[in-house]
Amino acid sequence: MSASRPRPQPLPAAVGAKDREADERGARRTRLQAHESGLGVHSDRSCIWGNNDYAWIIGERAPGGGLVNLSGEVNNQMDSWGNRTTVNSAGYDGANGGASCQTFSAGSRDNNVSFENSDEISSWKTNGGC
Ligand SMILES: [Ca+2]
Ligand SMILES: [Ca+2]
Repeated sequence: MSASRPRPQPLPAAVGAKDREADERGARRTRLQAHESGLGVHSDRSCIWGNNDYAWIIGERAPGGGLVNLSGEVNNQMDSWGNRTTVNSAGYDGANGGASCQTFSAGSRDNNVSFENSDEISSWKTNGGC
């Protein structure tokens, strides 16, 4: 847990930044281990992952949420999803719901979205399909 993590030592700025990045990657990896399989999708949550077979979690959300943009290393990475809510979710190639759309159907999942839908999601919502 981050609460018990020691404060970063006072290092030169560039090194400190690298350390923080490594810390964040490590923390993210730890969280991902709880989501290694699509079967790990929490009930009443819609989740999207980078790479096939739910390799690493991009986002996990309750139903009814509006558009959220993805940026940085989670942008254009979605290649598998699972939706254990009763509401369709949707992902968009563009930010703010722009460009092409794919629906993440309620009560369903896909461990490897089609080539044309892979690695393109830049925003998504959990309050309805396309
Ligand atoms: Ca995109
Ligand atoms: Ca794919």
